[in-house]
Amino acid sequence: MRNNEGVSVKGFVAITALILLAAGQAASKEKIVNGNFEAGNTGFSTEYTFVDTCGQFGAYMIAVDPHAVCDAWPDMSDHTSGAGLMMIVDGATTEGTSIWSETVKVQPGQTYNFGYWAATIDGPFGAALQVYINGVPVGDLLTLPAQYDGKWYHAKLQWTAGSKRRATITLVDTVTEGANGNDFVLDDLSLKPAK
Ligand SMILES: [Ca+2]
Repeated sequence: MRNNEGVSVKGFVAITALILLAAGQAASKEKIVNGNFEAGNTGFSTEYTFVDTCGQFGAYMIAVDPHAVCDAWPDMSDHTSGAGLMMIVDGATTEGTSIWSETVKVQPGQTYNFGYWAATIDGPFGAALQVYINGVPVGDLLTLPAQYDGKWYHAKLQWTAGSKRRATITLVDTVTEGANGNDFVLDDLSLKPAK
């Protein structure tokens, strides 16, 4: 049917398709799979144990709210949308335990921006997080507050790929307190080429 209404619908479809194409191209620069945890417990590796509730050091949960998996933890929304999933971490007592790790393809010589968001959910010891890329510490330590303050903190760093075409990014908590807090949340891990 050819009428004004039909033409405007076609125009709307075409514009929508362009917007989706642009969104897809922007999203394709993201190297991290499921860095926002919206797909659940998938896309990364870890030396922590996946559990449903708190009570075990060196364990993690994927949920919309720390309080939903543990009465002792506060109500807190995820960083992505305020209604999505996050990684909830009960800090390990063993040094060097990988919380989160992912191996991605990179272009030799290309500089990348890596970042993530984290927040304390239980003290009195806050986590202090270090990023390793291919086994080498990169960027500053992110020292989280000793107590829950309802805020997400952004860690970011730049890294230039050497001759290797793969980067294994690993996040480690340098604090090994167990019963004294050291519980935190993670969200929106991202690796993108720098311009
Ligand atoms: Ca999220």
